[in-house]
Amino acid sequence: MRRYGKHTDEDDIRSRPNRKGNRPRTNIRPKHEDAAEGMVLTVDRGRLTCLVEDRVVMAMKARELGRKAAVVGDRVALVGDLSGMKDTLARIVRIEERTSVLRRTADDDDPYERVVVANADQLAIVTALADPEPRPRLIDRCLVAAFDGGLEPLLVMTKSDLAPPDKLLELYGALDIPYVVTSRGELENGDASDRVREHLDGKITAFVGHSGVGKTTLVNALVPQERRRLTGHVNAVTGRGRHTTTSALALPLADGGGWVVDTPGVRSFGLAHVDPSRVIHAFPDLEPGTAGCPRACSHDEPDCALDAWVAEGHADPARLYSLRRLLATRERKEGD
Ligand SMILES: Nc1nc2c(ncn2[C@@H]2O[C@H](COP(=O)(O)OP(=O)(O)OP(=O)(O)O)[C@@H](O)[C@H]2O)c(=O)[nH]1
Ligand SMILES: [Mg+2]
Ligand SMILES: [Zn+2]
Repeated sequence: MRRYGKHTDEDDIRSRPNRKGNRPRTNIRPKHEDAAEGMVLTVDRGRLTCLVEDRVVMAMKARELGRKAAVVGDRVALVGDLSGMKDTLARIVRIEERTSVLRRTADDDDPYERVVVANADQLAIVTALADPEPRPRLIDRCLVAAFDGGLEPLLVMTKSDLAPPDKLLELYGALDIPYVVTSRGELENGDASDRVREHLDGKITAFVGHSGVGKTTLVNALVPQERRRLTGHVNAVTGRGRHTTTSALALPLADGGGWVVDTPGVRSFGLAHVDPSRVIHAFPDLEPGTAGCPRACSHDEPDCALDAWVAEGHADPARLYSLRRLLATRERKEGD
């Protein structure tokens, strides 16, 4: 009798049916000890595509999970048909504890918060240097979400063939945040993926950013065959003939390990779930300047020490403006 783990005399006694004929408790509380471990690659209306060993298994949530939803990046336990054959469906009986959660709300006053990806270690914030124009406010918001969700940020500036990175580097280069700049030519000769790849090994990296900045192009350059091999997935073509991503998709990197997660483009990154007092952590260039602030300073009030700190040249005034703007939209729940 090994059912209870370490064998002891007491186990023997308990697991033996007693005179009244009671059975051991295993029938009452199924533990799914035979369940297989899998990783959620993508979710499509209740159908979850999971990678189990090297098989792509379609699954749905078991009833016993209740309202808890599995999301891309989740480690799950599956039972049932795990063959990965066409028209088979496994059941997800357990969602393992998450190491991180990247959340977003549609707007700052939207009470409905969605989990973009679970278990990511790193957030690659993708910004095009042109077409579409960089949006520092969106970058700042993604940085807040990263710090709040426990993900390391990585800035990826794409399309340097269209515009130079100087202005953005002025704003963000001074932060202690790793960054990479890529261009069309470097995508074609492999330099772009090599350079980005240096930041990805062994990590689960989620790529986020505005629509059209080049997230999918980059992910495809990093894992050339995986999208088709694992999902047969082709993105929908928009009215303008462009392929836009409609759902998040996790893909494994070849040797070296790690995963990349492509996500649909966002217009804004609502932060309704983030406590305003935590926003400052996403501004590491300004944070030391708050040492002189009054207690519980909102950093958007007359006594805030940041004005003097910035005036002394310790940080870029544009960054303080960004912080205040973010705090204001967060607090007053204005649109963005
Ligand atoms: N000039 C130039 N164009 C690029 C570069 N990278 C991507 N593109 C183009 O930008 C367009 C959008 O690229 P996608 O990879 O689909 O962008 P996305 O971020 O995945 O967009 P969504 O899925 O809608 O969020 C495509 O036409 C790409 O060919 C680049 O470095 N330079
Ligand atoms: Mg895309
Ligand atoms: Zn302050």
